[in-house]
Amino acid sequence: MTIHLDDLAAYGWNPFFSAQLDPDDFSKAVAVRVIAVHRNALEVAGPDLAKKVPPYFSDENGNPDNATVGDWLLLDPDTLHPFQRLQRKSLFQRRAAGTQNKSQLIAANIDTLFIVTSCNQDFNIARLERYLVMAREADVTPVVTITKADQVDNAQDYVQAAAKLSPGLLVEALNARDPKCIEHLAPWCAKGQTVAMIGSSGVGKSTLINTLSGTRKITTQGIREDDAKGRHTTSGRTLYRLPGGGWIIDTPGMRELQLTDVKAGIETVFADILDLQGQCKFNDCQHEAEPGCAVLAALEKGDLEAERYKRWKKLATEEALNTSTQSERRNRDRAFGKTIKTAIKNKRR
Ligand SMILES: Nc1nc2c(ncn2[C@@H]2O[C@H](COP(=O)(O)OP(=O)(O)O)[C@@H](O)[C@H]2O)c(=O)[nH]1
Ligand SMILES: [Mg+2]
Ligand SMILES: [Zn+2]
Repeated sequence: MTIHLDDLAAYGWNPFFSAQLDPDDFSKAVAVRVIAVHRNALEVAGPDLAKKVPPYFSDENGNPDNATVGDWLLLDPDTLHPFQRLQRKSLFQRRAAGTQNKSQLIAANIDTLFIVTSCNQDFNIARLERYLVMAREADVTPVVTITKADQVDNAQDYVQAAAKLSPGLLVEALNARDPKCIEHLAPWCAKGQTVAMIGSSGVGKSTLINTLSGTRKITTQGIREDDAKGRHTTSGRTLYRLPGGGWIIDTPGMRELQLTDVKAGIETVFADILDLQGQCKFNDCQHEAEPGCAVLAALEKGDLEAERYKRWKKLATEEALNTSTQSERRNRDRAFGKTIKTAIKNKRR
């Protein structure tokens, strides 16, 4: 079997994945991308191949593994059974609540995150910052996509407000129903590029997928969001192929994400505050009332906006709290595990 890398590239394959294989691996495996996740199966696709495979499998060393939408899998060429998942370039995941230290995989190997909001009451700087933190943490390029520009006279005001959030931040205002947005968003939707979308319900994510793909594949809210069983029509995780060769996915599960383990993301989005912190007199400065606090000095001078400082404080506190709660839980579980082991040992004795 010969694999043409150019054909694979149409599915998002790039040198990052090639580097994980030896040249002769290509004759021993079929590389496919997970394009949809169902309860009992993964839908995978590659050049000349589209099929369902089990959602859980063992890698060649017998270790259990599972995959999410966007992942690359190697299939046995004879059985077409998955035996290896390739290392991910990026990953969105969320920590499951509860006592198990398990995370739910949301989407892998995403290049760009469209942070979707609209020119109306949905527009919220704190929420945009939250999503920016997630994008930065996952190593995915954010593009703030502001829909319903056709509904207001001052779309540029929204663009400017968003652009201020981070130097060089990409911001696009558009009408999600207008095919012109294909051109606007083309740089991120080119061949082999993968885009994920995040944003409140009703901002136009499904509309955008439909416009970009030139079809009415997805039910939008104007029609009906829920199907007969009351399930969200957009809750299934599927990568849609765009005519320009890109791939796009709506990620409903990410909206309510608690910020956990996103310290690096916060530090990137609030790099200015991180810089200031480094200049505080005390290493453990809380930036409340300490002498020699560079953060407070910047606030006073007007170099740091009070609102931005408040938003940073809120996110950083939430992150620290969730992350420590998680590690406390882990410790507790570990301690509990030890108790059981000791009990079993004692019993054997
Ligand atoms: N005028 C206008 N309406 C839009 C735009 N984007 C979305 N809509 C409408 O807003 C409603 C919600 O859109 P939908 O795509 O279902 O939002 P989702 O929940 O984010 O998937 C639908 O009635 C769309 O037609 C836009 O840019 N301009
Ligand atoms: Mg939708
Ligand atoms: Zn300080």
